Amino acid sequence: MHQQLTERSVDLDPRETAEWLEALDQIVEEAGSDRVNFLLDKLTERARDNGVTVPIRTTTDYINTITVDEEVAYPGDRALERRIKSLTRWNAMAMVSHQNKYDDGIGGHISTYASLATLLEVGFNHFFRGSYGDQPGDLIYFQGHASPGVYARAFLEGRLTEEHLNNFRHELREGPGLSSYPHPWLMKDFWQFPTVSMGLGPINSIYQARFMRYLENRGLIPATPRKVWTFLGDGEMDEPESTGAIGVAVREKLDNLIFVVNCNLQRLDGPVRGNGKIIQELEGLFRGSGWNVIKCIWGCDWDRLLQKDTSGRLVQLMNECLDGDYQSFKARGGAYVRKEFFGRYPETAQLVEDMTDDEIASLHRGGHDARKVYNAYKAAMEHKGGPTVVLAKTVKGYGLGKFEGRNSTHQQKKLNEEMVALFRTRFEIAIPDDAARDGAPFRPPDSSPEIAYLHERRRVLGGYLPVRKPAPSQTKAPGPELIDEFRNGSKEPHPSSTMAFVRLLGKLLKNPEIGKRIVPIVPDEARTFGMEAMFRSHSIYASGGQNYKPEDADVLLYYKEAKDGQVLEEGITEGGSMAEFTAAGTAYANYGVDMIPFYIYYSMFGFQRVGDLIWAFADSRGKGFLLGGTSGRTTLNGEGLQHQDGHSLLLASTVPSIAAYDPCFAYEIAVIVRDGIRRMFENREDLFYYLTLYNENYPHPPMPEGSEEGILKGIYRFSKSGLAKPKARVQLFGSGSILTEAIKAQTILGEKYSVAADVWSVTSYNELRREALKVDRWNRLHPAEPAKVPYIQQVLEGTEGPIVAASDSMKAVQDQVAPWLAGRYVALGTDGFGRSDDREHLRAHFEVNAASIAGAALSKLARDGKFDPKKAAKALGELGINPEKPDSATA
Ligand SMILES: Cc1ncc(C[n+]2csc(CCOP(=O)(O)OP(=O)(O)O)c2C)c(N)n1
Ligand SMILES: [Mg+2]
Repeated sequence: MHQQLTERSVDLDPRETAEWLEALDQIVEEAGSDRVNFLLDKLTERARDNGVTVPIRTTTDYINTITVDEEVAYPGDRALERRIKSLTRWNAMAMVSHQNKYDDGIGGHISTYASLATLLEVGFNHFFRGSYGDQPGDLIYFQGHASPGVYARAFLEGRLTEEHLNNFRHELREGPGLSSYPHPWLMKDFWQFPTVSMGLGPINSIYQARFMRYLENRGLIPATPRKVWTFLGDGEMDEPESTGAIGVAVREKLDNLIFVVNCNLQRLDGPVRGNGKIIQELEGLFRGSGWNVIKCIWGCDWDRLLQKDTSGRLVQLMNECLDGDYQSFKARGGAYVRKEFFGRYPETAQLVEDMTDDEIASLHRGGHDARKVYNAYKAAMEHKGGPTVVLAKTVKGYGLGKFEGRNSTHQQKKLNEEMVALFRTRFEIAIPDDAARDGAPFRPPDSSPEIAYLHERRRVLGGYLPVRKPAPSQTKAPGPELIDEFRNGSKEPHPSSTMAFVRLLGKLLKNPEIGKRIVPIVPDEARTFGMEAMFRSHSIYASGGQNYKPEDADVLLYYKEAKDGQVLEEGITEGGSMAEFTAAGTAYANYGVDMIPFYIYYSMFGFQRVGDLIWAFADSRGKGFLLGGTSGRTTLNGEGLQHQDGHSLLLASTVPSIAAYDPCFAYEIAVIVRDGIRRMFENREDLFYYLTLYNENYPHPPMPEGSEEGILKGIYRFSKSGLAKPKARVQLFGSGSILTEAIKAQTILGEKYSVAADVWSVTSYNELRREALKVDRWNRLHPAEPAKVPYIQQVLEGTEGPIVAASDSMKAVQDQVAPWLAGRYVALGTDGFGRSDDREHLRAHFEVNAASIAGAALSKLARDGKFDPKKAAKALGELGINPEKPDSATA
């Protein structure tokens, strides 16, 4: 149990040590900290010169960073605040317990908020601003599963009713319900940030703070002292997303960002670092990255003991004990702490001789001491030049009697009478007996000092939080002229759909009305997409400007960075880029300014890589355009298995608020983007867009008359067969660049086999399916009314023959509309892993080239009795198809 003391930590000559320390104290006093740092650097250098290994130490003793003499007195009415806090504790607990009594197994968490209450309440009473003049207030990322505490406070504030609390986790009943966790999708006037998927809060909040600076530096919002506060669990810090972007916060000097890690030493199953110390580990990690670290470990009642500790044994003991020990100290009570902690050394045992076991048991941890927390936050607010993390030590299940500090506390959901009694005594809370017995919500009358105080504090701080309040739209979508350039088709050299999109983006950036609101985001891939001209024309955002002469300074389109740059070049971080996209795509709600982000990335590194961040974007009611570049399993020559995406559209279909499109031609992209801006930003519809972009160059034809509605709904007839007296008829669906293969197949079928093929551009199977499902549902629920017809069936009405649907994605994408085209439908798609080869070979391998499309049409005609089967089999040979070749799906 005891940590081994190394030789280094044993003081072999205390007198000599004292002399050195005295000398140091004198320099601190006379010359200040710069001189001390200088001397320490010199000493380190000299020691190294003499062959001494001097380790880099990023941790300090296991005590508070802020010393007692640096502290200020608590500015609030502590007694009153304690009563308010007890009321939030009660209501948070009662609400979970009540619901589980009434609906066993509905879930909820008590012990997390029990550990967090002081950390939040000090914030609510003294720090969290609801507004800054006419500007929105602080942005607060709450620990997701502490939501009952946030609801409880809103209840005391009168913002939620008793009915709300009684409907916690009952969202689908009569009357308003409360969502389990923070979800703007479910409570759009309340929650701002979805945080409960561990790790999303930290990465999203770092980029939120960076985006705030971006808006300020570009003059889109005034600079305010607004902060981003992020409350995190210590277990949550295990997630790579939690720590993966902490360097960004330092590089960007984000002193508008404060992390508070609720170090209750436990996660769901047990200790976070039983064999270590999470606070020390995080201190090292954050300080090593350049963060300002404030440890808030011990409450005020320890100050006296630390002052009495002239031997240094108490600090030594604090350093030695492991988190596993500290957890037991809280779970096992005062006598145990006296024996196992203080009892380890005679000097420390003596320190508590005059204390009872109960007094020892109730020695506070820093995160439960309002004064210590206040001072930590104050220092965080005052810190300039970089981000701050407050590491606050707390007790999981604080105040829950025998569940305090227990491994099982996370799952504790019900209160028994004993616990209620204990709780009332411990927190001296004036809940009436009947409320206590039923575990009912309790709010003192508005005239009570508690409620009056709470309102007054929020008034001083500019309003209530959390609150989500989107400003009215400031966007007028571009008119049809945006599409004009693309209406007449392309000229040599013909572009890819990616190039066509970049051209469109360029036009949007130049648009006098919305140009400045466009936010292009790329993760080190701009050259891949031919966007490098934007570096010069709109500059890359760099908070400190460009302080070097770029290598390509003498060329016109050089790598230009600027403080007011518009392009967000994120480097190789799809997670970070997605987080930035989230900040930009929710700016309409959080800053009151419409920003229109276009995040373009390698499509393979989108949904499957950062899918949970995309899900959170949807939950946040984010708006913007995701653009999966180099999409499709066959348009990207040579790159192979890890790069060729044939499933992002399928993954996109799983996100309820995404409109996903797979366009082929420039005019289709222009139509979709223009309408997207109109729907998302002008009409304020809650959706966002995913568009695939390809890198194959081909001619873009003129826009067919009247195709706009179909482009948006998901399908339109691109070209009708002109074949006179055909032997049979088929319909060919094509999407993305595979539409060009369908067009070639139309020619093959007509010229070689006298089969008339109409070609259809399917811009969105997802949209077609959703519409058809909606119509089906209506028909199901209205059996006595005339049935409605889904759009996909309407447009195909009167057409003849089989339908061959090909795309550069797996067949399941095309299959989305199969139920409405039963019997006629054949899907061709790129199932299986990607391969390294050229486009021609890839399309033959995946059976999505023109020959395969034509072959599939003939084969299906033969099965339907409309074409001679023997001729169909022969045709496959003529088309170069080997019927015995391996199936790409399993190859
Ligand atoms: C990505 C993800 N994985 C797992 C979970 C399930 N989960 C919810 S709370 C929790 C433990 C959290 O521990 P900690 O962060 O220390 O919070 P505490 O309750 O101790 O304050 C886990 C694993 C989750 N919400 N998100
Ligand atoms: Mg924890």
